[in-house]
Amino acid sequence: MTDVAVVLMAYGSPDRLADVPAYYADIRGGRPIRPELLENLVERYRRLGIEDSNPLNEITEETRAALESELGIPVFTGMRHWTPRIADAAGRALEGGAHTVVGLVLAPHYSSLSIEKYREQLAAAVGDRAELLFVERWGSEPGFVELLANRVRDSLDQMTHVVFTAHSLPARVLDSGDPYQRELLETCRLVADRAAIGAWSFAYQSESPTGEPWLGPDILDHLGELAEDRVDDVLVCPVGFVADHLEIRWDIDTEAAQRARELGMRLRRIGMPNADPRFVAVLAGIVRREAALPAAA
Ligand code: FEC
Repeated sequence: MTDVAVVLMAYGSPDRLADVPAYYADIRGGRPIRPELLENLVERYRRLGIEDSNPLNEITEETRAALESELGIPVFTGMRHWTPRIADAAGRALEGGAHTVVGLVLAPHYSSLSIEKYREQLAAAVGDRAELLFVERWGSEPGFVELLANRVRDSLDQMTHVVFTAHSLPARVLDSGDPYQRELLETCRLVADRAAIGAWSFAYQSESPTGEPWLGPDILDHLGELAEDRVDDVLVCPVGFVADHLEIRWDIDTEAAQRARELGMRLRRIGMPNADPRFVAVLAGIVRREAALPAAA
């Protein structure tokens, strides 16, 4: 019998269209939202068909259930911007008798503006009621690199250029020596080596209109630069996300795909890890190592 529990954290997604205003308000943390930005976000979710139910939260639940059965210890989902909240997940872990809580975010690369925010919520909820083991990063995890490399290799033709992507952040993050960009490029390099890719580049995606500069190049501009260099076949490999959600299905599959069409390019992307058992096995390995649990039989 173990007294270890896992809080598996994700960004969170509205359960239905009517939740979008409250969800967006949570992301903005009380800062005002221009009405046209809210309308635009509602429209994006509507176009993805989340009127009554949202597949992202189903994927997270599937991943949670698979991780729990793989590890044989309780795993609770905690969302940064939606329900069930990270604090609710921590509360359930403690009520269940956990003396050690492992915090694992479904995002591989550390930044003070992303992973650290998950840590703050979890640490505040756990307090001194249990030991907290928090996984800060796992973007260079060999099993994750192997999984992405296999997906890239399976979709690669001889002439394909691979564009790795990750969520952009306000550019000021680099001023404080944040490791985000360094860690992203390390994952790209590892995957490119493993898949023996000849031509690859990196671009950011999903910049928000917050009125300050964000890290670039943005994928939409980058596709234009590649077209000028006569690249006409692109495979997108998102390294900073692990599931099908708005940022993948809208920003890549809709917006970037349309830009590519306008430029006369072929654009494909790898399938996301979602709840693939090989990906769940990678997550389980990280938790076992962090909590010094026995290896899988
Ligand atoms: O499918 C879904 O419903 C949720 C998709 C989703 C994921 C995601 C991941 C990351 N974000 C990161 C940073 C920021 C920063 C801001 C920001 C804003 C938004 C908005 C939506 C949204 N994000 Fe997101 N993000 C997702 C969704 N994100 C919706 C607000 C409207 C919009 O911009 O379109 C700016 C906040 C502000 O205004 O102050 C910064 C980072 C990640 C990857 C790591 C992670 O998953 O936590 C970093 C998925």
